[in-house]
Amino acid sequence: MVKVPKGTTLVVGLGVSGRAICRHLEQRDVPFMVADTRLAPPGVADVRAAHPGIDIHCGPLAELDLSEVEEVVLSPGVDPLTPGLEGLAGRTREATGEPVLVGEIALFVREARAPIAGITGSNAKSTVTTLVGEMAREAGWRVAVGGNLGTPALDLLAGADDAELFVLELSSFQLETTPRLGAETAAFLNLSEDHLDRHGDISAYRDAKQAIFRGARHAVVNADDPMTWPDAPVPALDRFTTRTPAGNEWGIGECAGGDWLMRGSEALLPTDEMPLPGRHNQANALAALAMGHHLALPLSAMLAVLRRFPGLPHRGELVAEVAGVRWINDSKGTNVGATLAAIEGLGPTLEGRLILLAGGVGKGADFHPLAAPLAHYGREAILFGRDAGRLEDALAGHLPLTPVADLAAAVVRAVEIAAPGDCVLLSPACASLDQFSDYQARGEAFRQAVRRLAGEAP
Ligand code: UMA
Ligand code: ADP
Repeated sequence: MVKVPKGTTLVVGLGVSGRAICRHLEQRDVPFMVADTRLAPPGVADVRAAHPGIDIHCGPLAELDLSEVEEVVLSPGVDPLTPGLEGLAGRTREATGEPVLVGEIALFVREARAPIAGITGSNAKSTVTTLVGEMAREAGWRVAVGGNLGTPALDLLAGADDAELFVLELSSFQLETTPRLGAETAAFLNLSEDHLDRHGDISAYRDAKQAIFRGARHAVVNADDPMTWPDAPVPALDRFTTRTPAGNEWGIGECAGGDWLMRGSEALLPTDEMPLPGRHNQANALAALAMGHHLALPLSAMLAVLRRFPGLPHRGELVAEVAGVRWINDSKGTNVGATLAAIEGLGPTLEGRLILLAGGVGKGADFHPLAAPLAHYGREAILFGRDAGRLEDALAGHLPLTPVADLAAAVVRAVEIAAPGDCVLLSPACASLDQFSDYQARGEAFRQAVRRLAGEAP
């Protein structure tokens, strides 16, 4: 057993968050040591170089004696139920009464001196986080944006003494270890199956996300998805919907022959002035508007952003049109809900002409919800990666299926069958980690393969 000395904080995980936690503790002269469950994690050399002399434990956490540890700060990827951590459940710190076992966001909350806009949901977090950040910037605010997306939350503190607003994308993993976020405005955008390999079932996954509302002054929820509504009262609440708004809701209504973003009966922006494609992105725009409105951002600044924001890479991104076939990169479609949104967003113009490329690590999800829309819109699904077999079981009988070894082979097959007017959509409904380092690498591999087809330089 390796004893973590009395008064010492243990940082678990040597990834992006773990390294940010170490920097944060060192700047505050908090004594700490680091652990990673892997025997030879790649981050060790970096941590040793940045923090000479620091103790690093690699291997099972059960080899650590945590009886006198001051605090354990987990990286999001580390399950609080990891063997070795069981003795910490329910334990609190003498000095503060806070739980001993927390995540990076708990440390952030202790020191953040500006309001927090927190965004969670199974999908659309990055899009809405970016929109709110851009809207605040357009309004002239000093804003720091990060969390699950981009810069780790604790690194935002270091560079933003004068920040007027923090906009944080927050995952269920981060929220699960945040006792109280205290957000000025907190959005829970949607809920569909994801990360069930970690959370066990959808109800535990939802419970983790509900933590976004702890201490919040304002909530933004999806009127069409009751799973996003707060379990406990929040002082103020806004609801968004993709139908005609009722009462004061943010929604989409018809005006002068076209669809408009609306608040109640007030028409705000024609949807065809937004470069962001699809109904799901109109919902995202409404959620961002509701948050910005609560923060008192001027409407003109918010609408200016919606008129120019083209969307983030790897989310429904048109890579090329080659010989009449559109190739779309939605590599960030890492769960069934996202892939459904992508299919339904494109489908109506494409009956029987959609070729879906899907597969990877399914994270325990049920793929059956994809069957009906694919039966309607799909020409073929080309399946690859670890859970290709589970996808095949769920989709069999609904459209032609071709299992292949990997994404490169999937592109080759798509070229064989695509006809002018078709759309080839990479929206895998799975994580990429069996065959790629992350979703960006997967999306980049797809882009390059398509650009080679188009005869451009890779
Ligand atoms: N580790 C262990 N034991 C474990 C799991 C992980 O020791 O059981 C160690 C790993 O060996 C590794 C380190 O922990 O050294 C990695 O930590 P991590 O998995 O928490 O990853 P980070 O590099 O710290 O990145 C994390 C988020 N990753 C996850 O939540 C899995 C990043 O989100 C986030 O951007 C970053 O912190 C900054 O805050 C990525 C993500 O995939 C983008 N998020 C999920 C998603 O969006 O669906 C939730
Ligand atoms: P996150 O950060 O939650 O993963 P992103 O903004 O990166 O969210 O989008 C991830 C995926 O979700 C993309 O593939 C995108 O097409 C899809 N998506 C975007 N908006 C929505 C929505 N409102 N509902 C369902 N899926 C969506």
